Amino acid sequence: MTFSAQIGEEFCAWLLPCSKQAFIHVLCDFDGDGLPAGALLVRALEAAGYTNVSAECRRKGESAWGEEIGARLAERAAAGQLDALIVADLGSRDGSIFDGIPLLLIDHHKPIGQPAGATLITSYGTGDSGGDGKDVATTGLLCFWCAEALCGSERANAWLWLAGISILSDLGDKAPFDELTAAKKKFGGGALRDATSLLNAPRRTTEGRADAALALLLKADGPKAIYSGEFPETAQLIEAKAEVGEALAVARKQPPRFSKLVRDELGADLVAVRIHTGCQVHPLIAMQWRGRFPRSVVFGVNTGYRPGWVTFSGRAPAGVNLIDFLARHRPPEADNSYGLGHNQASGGALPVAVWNRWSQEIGFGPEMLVVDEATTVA
Ligand SMILES: [Mn+2]
Repeated sequence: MTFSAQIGEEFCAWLLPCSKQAFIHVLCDFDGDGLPAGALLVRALEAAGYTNVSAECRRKGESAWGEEIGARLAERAAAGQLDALIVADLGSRDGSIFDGIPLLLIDHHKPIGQPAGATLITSYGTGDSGGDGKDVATTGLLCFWCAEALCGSERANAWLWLAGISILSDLGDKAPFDELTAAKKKFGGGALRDATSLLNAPRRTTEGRADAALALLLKADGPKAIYSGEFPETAQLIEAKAEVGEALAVARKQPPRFSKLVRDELGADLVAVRIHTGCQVHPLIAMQWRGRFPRSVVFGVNTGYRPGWVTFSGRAPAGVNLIDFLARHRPPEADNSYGLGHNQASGGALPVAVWNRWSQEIGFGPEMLVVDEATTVA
């Protein structure tokens, strides 16, 4: 059996006990992979005749295991509208998300556990182990395979653009998946790229709410309808993109800093670029500077994303395992957001005092110390 068929089979097996009237809620990440993943699940379930399907995306700083999402789920349950839950693109770890109902996790990040009684559908570990992780199916692609299994290929074909956006967003234009090639052919590569860029803007703003992006993905008939302006939500996405663009322009002017201390252990030097903004542009900064330092691990370090914390996002070259490195250097004070993700893309957030100790331990100099967190060191 092909991997895609196996994923579809696992999904249908999990869904089997759910009645068509069951209240099935989809909770997804708020980026260009998680959002189409959620939209694919809603569309497929509705097309298959499930009549009470709802969806929401996480908000800035939230985790599926956190109390904000827990409170919203409890509210939904109290209203009698939560019979089953699907959590997409938000990782997998131990601990309860919501007890007493069937729970399905669909994901591609490194699982560090699993909630008791939950089912996990994952693509983690399926790619070339020495590669760069760009051959591991995104959550959106996994959900597309679920949709195919549930509704048939012909029906699912109309949603290929959602799979295409998810692949472009997480893995880029060269990812080796037939679905990306087919989506580009059917919907246009340029249209898919433009839609992806716009959909990723709201979660990167200071406010970090992507509800409008999810709403668009639930009603658009293709990538063009995301940016054409035929739906009012597009204006919010354009505004978000402008805000993020301004923050990025400032962040780009910050200089790179270097550490050679862990070269023997890691097989790469470290580069860090320090910025100060409420916008989630530190991953973009890491990605952009990786072009200049392709053999190094590059960190975008943001002192303004979460008050009192230093939030950082790292990108590593093929063959360099950033998750393992972060695990070996895990400070005891680190929380559950530290060191998650992919072998070549991980990060975390540390309280300022912990960051100051940790950044010195991995070899960075005084320019990485956060003394006055309200200012960026120029
Ligand atoms: Mn993803």
